[in-house]
Amino acid sequence: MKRALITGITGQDGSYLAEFLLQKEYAVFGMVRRSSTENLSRIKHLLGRITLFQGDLLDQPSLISPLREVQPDEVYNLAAQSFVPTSWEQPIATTQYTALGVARLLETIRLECPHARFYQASSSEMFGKAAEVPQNERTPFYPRSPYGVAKTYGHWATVSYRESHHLFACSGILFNHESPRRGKDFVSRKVTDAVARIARGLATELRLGNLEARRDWGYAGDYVEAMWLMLQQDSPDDYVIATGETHSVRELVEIAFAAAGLDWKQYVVVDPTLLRPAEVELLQGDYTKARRQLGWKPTVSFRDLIEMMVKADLEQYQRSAKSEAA
Ligand code: NAP
Ligand code: G4F
Repeated sequence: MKRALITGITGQDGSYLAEFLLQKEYAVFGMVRRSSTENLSRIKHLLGRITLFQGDLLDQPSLISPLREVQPDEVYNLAAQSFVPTSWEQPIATTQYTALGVARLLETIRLECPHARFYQASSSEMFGKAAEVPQNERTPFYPRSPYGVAKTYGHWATVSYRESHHLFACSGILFNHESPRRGKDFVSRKVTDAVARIARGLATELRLGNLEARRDWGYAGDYVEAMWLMLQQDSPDDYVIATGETHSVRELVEIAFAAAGLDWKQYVVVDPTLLRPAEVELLQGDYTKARRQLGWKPTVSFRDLIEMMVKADLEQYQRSAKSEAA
């Protein structure tokens, strides 16, 4: 039985990856930071089948004992401060988690379990003010936010440990990926949650920032398979994972409201306070290398993804209304 350790197992991707690896009959270990209230809602259906350790990317000693005890075959580093606007409000904390956290983990792997294969959750935010469209593994990085800068550090740290210490270290340059488990701050879920609340009479408007920004949005369930595939290859490498399509926030909003039979123009208010100090205007990924070398491709279209999320949020508010009425 292979052993995998996931940092960030309580997050969107961590929960899908844990499910995926359990299906592949892995022994799954997760690193969870302490909080004053339990924060396991995305993985509560997996408790009993996974083993959790307390650990924090800010605290190197807390990384040592899980890695020493578990001796994992594979380590997936998904933990990060992952919300871009917060990275302008907390640039130092973001650098500590999202950049230096990678260095702490790589160094601990080098010392405790150098044969473990390592996956780093890199990001299309590294392309930032992108030099070309679409972006591939050779496109230069031009990050626009402290988050993008921190992810760029994590990417190059991964390459450096691969080249200098011969770790089997891979960097997945993932474009935006969403699901019904996405945090409600991110634009896709912010919109689908608001659509459901408006449809159920719980809200009357939705305040958004830049409607013209374009992203390459895929389904998180597809993207965790790509993470795993990278670690099953003969040699470590870096891969862009994307759908190859780009859509605006405006298109996302139109599809989401229409899925609930609503006209978005009656509810959406553009709020200038939600504009970013520096925007990433256009992301579109070229996943040719992943398709050719990993045999990976996305399976869920943009429209199906947004409709899936609206349906899940509508059902959730319906369940809450029923349980309140009972
Ligand atoms: P997410 O839902 O925000 O999850 C982030 C995870 O990191 C949570 O489990 C969080 O734990 C954990 N974490 C944060 N700080 C930590 C610390 N100091 N020590 C230990 N754990 C910590 O993010 P996601 O969408 O699943 O994304 C997973 C990874 O992929 C992230 O690194 C993200 O930056 C990257 N990424 C995401 C996308 C995307 O579109 N989703 C695209 C490219 C790259 P708590 O539950 O305790 O907060
Ligand atoms: O959903 P977002 O907050 O995602 P963003 O900034 O692209 O970052 C996500 O994807 C990255 C991969 O490219 C990850 F690395 C990162 O961890 C995260 O998962 O915003 C998407 C777009 C932006 O252009 C933003 O300006 O939506 C625009 N937007 C417009 N109104 C909004 C809003 N974003 C948010 N969060 N909230 C708004 O009200």
